[in-house]
Amino acid sequence: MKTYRIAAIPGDGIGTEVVSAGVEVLEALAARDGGFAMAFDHFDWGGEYYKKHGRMMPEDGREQIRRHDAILFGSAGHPDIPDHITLWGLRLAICQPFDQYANVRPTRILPGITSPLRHVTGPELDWVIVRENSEGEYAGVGGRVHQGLPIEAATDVSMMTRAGVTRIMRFAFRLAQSRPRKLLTVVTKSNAQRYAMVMWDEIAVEVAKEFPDVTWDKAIVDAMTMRMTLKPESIDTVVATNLHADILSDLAAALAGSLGIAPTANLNPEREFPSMFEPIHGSAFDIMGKGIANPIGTFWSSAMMLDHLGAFGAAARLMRAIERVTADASLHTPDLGGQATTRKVTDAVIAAIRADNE
Ligand code: NAD
Ligand code: K
Ligand code: MN
Repeated sequence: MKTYRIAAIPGDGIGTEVVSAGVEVLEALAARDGGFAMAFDHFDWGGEYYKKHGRMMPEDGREQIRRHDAILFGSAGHPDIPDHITLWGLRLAICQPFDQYANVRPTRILPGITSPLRHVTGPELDWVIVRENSEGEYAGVGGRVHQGLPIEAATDVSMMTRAGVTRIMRFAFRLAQSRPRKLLTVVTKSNAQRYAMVMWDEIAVEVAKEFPDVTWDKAIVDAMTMRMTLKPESIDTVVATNLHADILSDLAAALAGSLGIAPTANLNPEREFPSMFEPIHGSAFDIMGKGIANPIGTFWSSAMMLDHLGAFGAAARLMRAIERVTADASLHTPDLGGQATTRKVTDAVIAAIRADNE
């Protein structure tokens, strides 16, 4: 029997609440399936670890998780520590060296959930956003001089490479090609940003030639927010830079009902390093410790993890269980307008997994 070795890194805030729920659900799936086992190693890295050790993860942290089949991540972000330290010390310290350059964020309206867009009932909104996850605005290039003085200057340089843009563009065209509509929107801002974004557009034209069966268009990022809200049916697969896609995918999650539902896969498509799966949300300081975090984003991310591992039957079973639960409004957490707790939703998903006979 195949055993999948998973590194669980809950991080902080509601990250800890949703990852422990995710682990329970994955164990229930393995028990129901019988064809595979899940072995979890838990890592207590994050803000509390930082308070004790002065860093978010041990120096050899990446070495400790290098050989796992996948990583299940919660959130980096602690109320007592500046966000750039928690983010760069943990999430980006794993994503970037492990070359998880393709960040994949599916969005659709699950059964029982109401979009804030009045006329959208479901089928019109079914997107996958591909986020460049290794460079661009989050390349970490920049600096500050004369800190605190009136003459202080600071830069965050968006650095894009031909190799980096080409590989994410190919990934997005290939993904679009695998979906029924074969439709890709390349998001850009090359009207105002006239170097890297112009290269981005040129590479899109070049890569498109390799995929003659994919229909594609370009959208300026600001206009894209309007199109997402007013013409959701005109969109299928989207590719955007690290920052642009970060913003567009929170909008996408909100349009599909809640940030708490939305999943992410941070993929190293060449499988040289483990890939990492996490909900798109953060530590949610306003609700942490209350037991009301929506765990669906983590469950959906876990389904993406199972797909990545090749456990397709278990992934499909998990998605069926999620949809059975979202269809029942008495199982909605407060972010969806309900009163259910994380515990109640988790128990319901586990019950749905056990009852699933397909
Ligand atoms: P957030 O995603 O933590 O929360 C935004 C809002 O959405 C909050 O009102 C929160 O209550 C709600 N929300 C988020 N997830 C929810 C869930 N599962 N169930 C119910 N409601 C949910 O974003 P923020 O408040 O901007 O950031 C808080 C911290 O998280 C910061 O430290 C930030 O840097 C960090 N963060 C980390 C990641 C990551 O690790 N990938 C992503 C985003 C933010
Ligand atoms: K997260
Ligand atoms: Mn984000």
